[in-house]
Amino acid sequence: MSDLRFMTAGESHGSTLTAILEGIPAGVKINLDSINNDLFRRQQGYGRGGRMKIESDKVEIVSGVRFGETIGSPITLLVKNRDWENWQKKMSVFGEPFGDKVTAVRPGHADLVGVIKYDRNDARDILERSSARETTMRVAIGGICKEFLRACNIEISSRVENYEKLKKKIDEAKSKGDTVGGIFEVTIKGVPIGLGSHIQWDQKLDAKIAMAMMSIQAIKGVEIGAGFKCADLFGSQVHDEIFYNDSTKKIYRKTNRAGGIEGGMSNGEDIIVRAVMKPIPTLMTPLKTIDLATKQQVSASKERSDTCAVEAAAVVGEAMMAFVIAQAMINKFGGDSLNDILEFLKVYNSRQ
Ligand code: EPS
Repeated sequence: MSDLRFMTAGESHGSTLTAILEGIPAGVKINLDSINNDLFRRQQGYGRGGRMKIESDKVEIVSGVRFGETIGSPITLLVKNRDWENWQKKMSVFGEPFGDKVTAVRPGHADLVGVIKYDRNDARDILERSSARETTMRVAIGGICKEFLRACNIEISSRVENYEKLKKKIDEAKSKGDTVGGIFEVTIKGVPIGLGSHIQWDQKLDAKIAMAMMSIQAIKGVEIGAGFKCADLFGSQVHDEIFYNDSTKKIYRKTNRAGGIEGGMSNGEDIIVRAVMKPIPTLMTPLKTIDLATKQQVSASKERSDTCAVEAAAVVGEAMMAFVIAQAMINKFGGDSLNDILEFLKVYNSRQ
């Protein structure tokens, strides 16, 4: 099998968040501390709300790893929600409904559409799953993928744009009961040439990247390299000229406006992806909405939430990119054992 896939499960205030990752080759060393460190990073950031004071996310691995190494079987990951203690009755798996229903659906959230689509009369049935709390498991999955990529000398990092300016905006928003979004950038170094393919629409690496990034809660736009700036530039200002170094015998570029991708394939330069997150739709000074039970005009419901979660989203962006690149590596270089992949990679790299 040469594919990598994952699925997450769990409600924001349920007992446990779960994920299964299948297709990581055997022989990858797993360091729980570095995965937990990413979980910790996801919980940080200026503008985070009260929930993060309750949780201290730690992952437990219950299958697919033996004596610290992957064995090729599906990896099951769990993170316990500490807040579950306070929600046991409201989120009980069986028994009678308990607590007020959420009916003042929030503009911008999944509440309204979800209630109609799934035929629920309590938006809690929707918001519990649409919450960005789900990204905890994506970060845990990404942590495993990063371990595999590290073994292949591929490293991922991220940064939030205009951070100092953003902090001021967060302070202003908080004082007004409002929220703010922002932009983050993910960089992947060490990606071999030729991940993805120009042959078919759904094999293009940039298409997979865009889907993975857009799947993160509240993301409204994704760009690769020069991205939307391309609209204002001439071709001569966009494309990265190609050179050859006689002494190192290597092809190289002086610029990377392509963001590491040409023709739907990695070109060996750093992959650079940026994403914009909209402001979180839970406002402490709520917007106007309809109460679904009475159809009266009311203020949208207020849940404890964050003023800004762009720093957290950047960590989730790293995780999603780790998954996409790991999947593309496994598609290209085969998947059963890490040693086989590293051997193939050595032969492949020597022909450039
Ligand atoms: C989040 C946990 C949530 C929110 C946030 C993200 O916890 P709670 O709802 O208990 O405060 O802080 O979720 C949202 C912004 C949202 O719109 O649902 C997390 O772990 O990232």
